[in-house]
Amino acid sequence: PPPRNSGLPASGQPLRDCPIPSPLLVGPVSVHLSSPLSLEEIRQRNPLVLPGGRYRPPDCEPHHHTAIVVPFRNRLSHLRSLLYHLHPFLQRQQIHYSIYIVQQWGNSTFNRAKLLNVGVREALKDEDWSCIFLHDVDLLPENDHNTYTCHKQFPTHLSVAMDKFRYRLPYQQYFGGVSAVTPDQYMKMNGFPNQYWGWGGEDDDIAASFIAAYFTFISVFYHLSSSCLSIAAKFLYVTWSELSGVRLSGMKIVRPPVAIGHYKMIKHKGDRGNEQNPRRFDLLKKTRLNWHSDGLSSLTYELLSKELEPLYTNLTVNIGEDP
Ligand code: UD2
Ligand code: MN
Repeated sequence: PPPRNSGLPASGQPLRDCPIPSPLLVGPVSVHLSSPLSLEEIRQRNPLVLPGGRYRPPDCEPHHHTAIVVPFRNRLSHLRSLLYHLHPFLQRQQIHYSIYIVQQWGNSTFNRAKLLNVGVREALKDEDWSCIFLHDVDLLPENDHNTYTCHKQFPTHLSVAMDKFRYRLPYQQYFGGVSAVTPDQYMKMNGFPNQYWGWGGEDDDIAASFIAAYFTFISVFYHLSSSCLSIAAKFLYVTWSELSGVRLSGMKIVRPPVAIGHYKMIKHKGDRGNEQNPRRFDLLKKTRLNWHSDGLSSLTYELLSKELEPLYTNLTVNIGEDP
């Protein structure tokens, strides 16, 4: 017989497609933050999760294949809460998924966006994921109708209503917390910036570079010359920042309704090694100049280890330090 949960039923017949929406959804869930279980206890509660934190629904063919990438250093209790909530949540959605924890090795300043780049590149070596989630370790989804899937055309921002911001969007172009791109969108925007060391700015940069990349793509479609392109991209960025993103960015980032995109953020202080980045405002002014050269195309790192832990794939990586 095929191995348990291999995606093939014992009869050898192809599986029927998973129904949409999943009949297992329950809607709002209450999220308790007190003392998370041990990893071993969480594993016992999720017997169908395979090493590396992989899962596929045992009795239907999933429509979605999602890699969840979590930038990480020294937040073990948050990680336990996340795994405790996320595994059952994703299984109720009947998607094929895997959770990647990208651990920054050493004590150099934290770099969330660069870790995300590493996670995406490594995850795509494992599978042809249709969707990649960029997920803070401390955010717990509170409604399973918030599906961990991608929109074909536009990036998705999921954490639209957090307890931290009194369940409202802090500002229109906000892209922090939990967001998602398809591999195709990720390639078009040349991944994420590698230059944001320390806290802040990288999420706004990601949102802005997608808009720039998307506009370039549209222009190519209309056979514009390359000089027109850069003028057009420039124009778009200026317009975008001048209108404080309302018109254009609103169009280009897909979001769930506020009532569904609820998250709890585990309360925490700023981490040592992730102090506010004073250069973030200067860097943000240069997104439209930099996104082409800084990102996936310029990414260098050293993968120190990759382990298939029972509940997640652990990638330990040396990403260097702020030059
Ligand atoms: C906000 C954004 C976050 C990011 C950050 C600025 C929300 C909910 N989230 O998070 O997406 O844009 O601002 O960089 O608005 N981490 C570690 N170890 C560390 C430091 C960070 O694991 O020592 C990871 C962890 O996954 C964490 C994430 O980086 O959730 C963001 O860092 P944060 O939680 O300290 O920052 P926060 O809550 O202001
Ligand atoms: Mn946080």
